[in-house]
Amino acid sequence: MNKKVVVFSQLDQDVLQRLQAQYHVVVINPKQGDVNEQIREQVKDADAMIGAGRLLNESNLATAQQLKIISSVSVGYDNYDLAYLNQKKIWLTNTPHVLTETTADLAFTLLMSAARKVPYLDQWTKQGHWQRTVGEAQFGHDIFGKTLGIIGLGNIGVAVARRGFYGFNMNILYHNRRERLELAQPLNAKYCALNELLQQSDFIVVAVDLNAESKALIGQSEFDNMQPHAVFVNIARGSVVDQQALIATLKAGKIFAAGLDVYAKEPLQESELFHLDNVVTLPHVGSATAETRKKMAELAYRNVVDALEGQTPPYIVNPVFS
Ligand code: 8YV
Repeated sequence: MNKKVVVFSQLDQDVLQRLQAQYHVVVINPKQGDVNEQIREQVKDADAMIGAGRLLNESNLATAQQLKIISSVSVGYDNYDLAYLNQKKIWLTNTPHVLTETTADLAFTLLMSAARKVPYLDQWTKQGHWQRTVGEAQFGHDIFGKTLGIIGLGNIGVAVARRGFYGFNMNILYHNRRERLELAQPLNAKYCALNELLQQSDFIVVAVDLNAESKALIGQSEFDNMQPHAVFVNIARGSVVDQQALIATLKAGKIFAAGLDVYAKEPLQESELFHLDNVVTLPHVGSATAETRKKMAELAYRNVVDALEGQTPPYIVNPVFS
């Protein structure tokens, strides 16, 4: 009997076709009704799931009888109830490393766009407001030689720091659960307490994993600690930030600007953020390049095939029962 794979989000076509050639594949289709209802029905006799961007926990996995692996096309895994997966002895795998540089590029895209008011000035120009040489209202802030504070010096945080240090001659500060001298020393990066980083940084990039310690890590008091010319960038997870506090801070002009790729609730629909000129809003595209999403899909495919063919997948998040 062919093993069954449930695809629960959009997937690279080539990978999908390869899975369809090897296994019985069911693709969850939001147009065909409630997605969680479809998942509850399809996982009953499924052996594997592959996809991203959907909460998977007891509410939609309780009917799974023989599910061996959930292969997430992502590096983050806060969408999954790990304790429940461990209880059901279901492997969770992810796709680390291949998206590091792409996501760090996006962090700098947001940093530069926010610092130089790119979206606002693009619209201002296209709407015909450029009648004479620009004035202070159109001025941004320099990036070169300024201080970059990175919250979370993991793979992506280090890649962002490298861009600042080598590309923009920036002074690097970082805050992390522990010092990472081996990563920091080549970049002359200085470890400091969170509030010290917030008070001293011209640019702040949040690159932490979402966990119990980092949830709501940046709230009103943290924003109040930032400099009035500070630019705040979040490429981590929306829940790391008190979004209402950020909106209040931006509306009051208490920081210069923000660049956001992630939000408290996604997709971001009708939000006060849409009506602010000092925030750049992107739709969770950190890893969303053609090249990188293909590499992620390939890794996710390999995780599934290894698991279904009796091998140990390369990127298990919860090896507790491997
Ligand atoms: C994913 C991400 O594409 O890898 C992650 O953790 O946030 C992105 O690269 C996204 O999670 C898919 O929804």
